Amino acid sequence: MFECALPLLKECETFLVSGHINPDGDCVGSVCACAQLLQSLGKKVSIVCHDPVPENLHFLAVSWQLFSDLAERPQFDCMIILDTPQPERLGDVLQLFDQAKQSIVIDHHISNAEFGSVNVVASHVSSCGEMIFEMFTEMKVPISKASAQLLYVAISTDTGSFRFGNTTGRTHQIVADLIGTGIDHHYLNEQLYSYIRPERILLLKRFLNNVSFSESGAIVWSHLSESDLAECHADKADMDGFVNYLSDIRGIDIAFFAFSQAKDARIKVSFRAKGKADVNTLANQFGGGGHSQAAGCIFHGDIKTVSSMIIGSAERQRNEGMSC
Ligand SMILES: [Mn+2]
Repeated sequence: MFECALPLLKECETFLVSGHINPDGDCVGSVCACAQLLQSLGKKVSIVCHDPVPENLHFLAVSWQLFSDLAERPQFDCMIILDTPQPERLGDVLQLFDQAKQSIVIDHHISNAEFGSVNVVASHVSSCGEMIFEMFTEMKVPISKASAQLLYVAISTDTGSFRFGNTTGRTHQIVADLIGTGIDHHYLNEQLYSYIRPERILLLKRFLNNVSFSESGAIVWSHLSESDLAECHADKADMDGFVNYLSDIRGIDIAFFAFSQAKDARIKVSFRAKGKADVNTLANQFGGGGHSQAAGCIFHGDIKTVSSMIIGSAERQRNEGMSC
């Protein structure tokens, strides 16, 4: 998988590793494990991201530099970008990417723009965590318990606890190897899934209250706004995974969650598909993208117009799918 990246990984001495804005478990886990891999080879590595490690992942005891905190721009031979399909998803770190002479993009999003000087993009792989495991293997670096813990979290979160269709036999083999290093996966699962913040539950109450079904009943959606967050004293990370409640409903093909940001009237939409439905194609129509089962898109306008536009397209896509 990493043949094309090996020369750069070996030759370069200083690395800058980064991931996407609003980092999730896969981003945090794969970015930090990749940095640990390179450090164990004696390389000088810094991690710089637009956003901090989210609170729900603080138990991992990892941190990185924030772009906004940098006194001066770091010097590096090569930049490694993980889990980030488009350069814009780097946020302000894009400025560092623009000055990078060499870069390696490592990603599993089908929509990846392959914007690095070297690109390792494997859309059939569940998570970047799984790809970093392969990187350890191909570079013949033994996996420490600390890295194994990070990769377990990366893979577990991006596969919905090994439930999503992206989970393969290889995924389970990798996870067996990670557990073999002696990590306490029961502890990790408890930390990931059994420490829900009360603020999240209050927000979930509103989210469920806003659930609507399309006429056919096959499309379901809900919405929240920045003021919902403020009133529940919640933050953006508290909404993570809300859309999955919708796609778990019986009879649903497509689910989406629209979040309206107060500033610049932007509406961020997360899509989920079930069965044969494909939300990557749907999101593409509106300039977004992702995977066939999970995708995202940014809209401008009001929530009503945007949602009826999406429902219209999704219903059309369903009808076309049924006729062929
Ligand atoms: Mn990912």
